[in-house]
Amino acid sequence: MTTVTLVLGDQLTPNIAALRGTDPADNVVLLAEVADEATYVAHHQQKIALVFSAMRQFARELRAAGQTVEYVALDDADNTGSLIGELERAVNRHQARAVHVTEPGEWRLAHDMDSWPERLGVPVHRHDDDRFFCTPAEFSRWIKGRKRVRMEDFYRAMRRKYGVLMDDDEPTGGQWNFDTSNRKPLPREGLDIPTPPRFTPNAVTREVIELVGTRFGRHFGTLDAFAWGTTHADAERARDHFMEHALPLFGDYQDAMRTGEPWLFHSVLSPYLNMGLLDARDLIDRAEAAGREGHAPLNAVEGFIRQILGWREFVRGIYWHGMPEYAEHNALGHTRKLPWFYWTGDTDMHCLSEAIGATRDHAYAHHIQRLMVTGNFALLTGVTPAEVCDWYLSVYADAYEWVELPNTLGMSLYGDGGLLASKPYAASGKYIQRMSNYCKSCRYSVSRSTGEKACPFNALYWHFLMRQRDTLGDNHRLRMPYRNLDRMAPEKREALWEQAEGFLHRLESGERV
Ligand code: FAD
Ligand code: DLZ
Ligand code: SF4
Repeated sequence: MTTVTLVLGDQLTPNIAALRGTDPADNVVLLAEVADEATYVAHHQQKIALVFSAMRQFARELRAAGQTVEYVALDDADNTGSLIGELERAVNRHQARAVHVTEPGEWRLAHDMDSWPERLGVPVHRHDDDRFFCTPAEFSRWIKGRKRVRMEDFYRAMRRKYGVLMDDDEPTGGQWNFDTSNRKPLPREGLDIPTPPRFTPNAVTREVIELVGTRFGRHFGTLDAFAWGTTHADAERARDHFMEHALPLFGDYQDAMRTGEPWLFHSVLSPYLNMGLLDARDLIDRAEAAGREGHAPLNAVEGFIRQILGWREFVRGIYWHGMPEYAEHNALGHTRKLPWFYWTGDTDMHCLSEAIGATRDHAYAHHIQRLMVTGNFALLTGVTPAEVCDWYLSVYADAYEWVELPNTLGMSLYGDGGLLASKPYAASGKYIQRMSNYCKSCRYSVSRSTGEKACPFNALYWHFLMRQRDTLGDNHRLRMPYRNLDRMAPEKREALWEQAEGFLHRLESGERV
């Protein structure tokens, strides 16, 4: 009688909790490619290929390290298509006395696991996933009774607790946050933008790409440009490249966007981090060391660390604290359908076609594209949060609900009524113009708000403020825009309203916009 340890596709970490201390003579490690996980949303084809290829190569690594491993491939004849089905078969095969698993990242699966002991007829030992800095229980203690829930307060607590970027009790450099130095647009010329390493698919990946093309060819995205690393060694190479070439300017250009430049100075490490091919502590240590050694300035190092120790941990805390109700929030009462062009990139709005095009080709878009282009447009046009969340969960290689949902529903759509963000990230075309060169190649004119050529974001922005006055009018961070709105001549307000209504009508009727 042995035990079975299930390792999920985003738990590809050699010392993941459930694997610690297992005895290969008395335990079988199970990894299973299953249709259920590949289709609970229609994931981007590159995401499925990345996960399957990395799972297959991780299984080899585990075997080489002495573990007894069983691997179920998607096209194995007896594959039941579900994790519980594969566990049932493994438990029966081995007459197993117990199952071990590390807590999953998504509520849907955690909830399903509650029924596994009964369905399997053996105990299921669930180990906490300790790859994070803050446990869900610790976060719930932190949030309880707080009048103000802000990432910045949480982040400072994490910095103090783990002694990251601290000189005794003081933040390194005398300041906790250098965000205001991180909003530079790119200079027109004279700046070399490093391309992150692109990996030529190896034999395992090629086989998986073939499989995914056949089985999931109707899912969003193309496989042609697949260039993700699929092993720990690949991910470490991508990490080292980032630390060496992009981190020094990560801070300055964190919010910038440019036509034809999908990556800029971003790390493009999130898929590896979320799957367990990289370790968050290691990334933070390396960034801190780069700062100490004078390789990267403090605004870059702090900016990068804030994303991982601050935002990433904070959104995970919000997710586990709020689920399952969190997913249902729709504080702004939005009901519009997601525009069809989110699946094709077929729009004359150049900023949107750039962001969606990168998403289709690379299963990646950087944060400002997600927040201020696709997210902003969905917010301004009032798309139902659940539809937007499904899109974000489907289209990115790094998408797992624990991180996607709070970012989309909370940060981007203000669907949680301000728990995650103190004001909606709503902006007119002016913001996009300031932070990118997109508007230069657009059929719309960013300087116009009304008329056939007017940038749609402009009138939509004022329309959003007007129609949400009851919910947002008291938000002190929106005092200025509401004041500007009130100062407008009534005819101007009316013209903006009509312009936006006309655009929304065209959008709804499926006209190309
Ligand atoms: P960098 O800009 O290089 O940042 C470094 C790392 O910090 C990232 O790899 C990531 O691990 C972490 N990070 C940065 N911002 C955030 C954030 N807001 N929340 C959590 N971690 C962060 N991130 C995901 O990992 N998965 C998602 O499904 C996801 N969905 C998003 C949806 C929306 C609407 C928005 C606005 C953001 C979303 N993010 C998501 C956060 C962020 O956009 C991505 O983490 C980032 O773009 C990944 O690219 P990068 O590795 O180049 O990041
Ligand atoms: C994302 C993903 C995909 C596409 N396929 C699998 C799979 O076949 N088997 C598996 O164990 N995990 C897969 N994953 C990752 C899971 O969806 C992930 O573990 C859960 O969403 C919990 O975070
Ligand atoms: Fe986007 Fe408007 Fe600029 Fe066109 S003009 S790229 S729609 S912000």
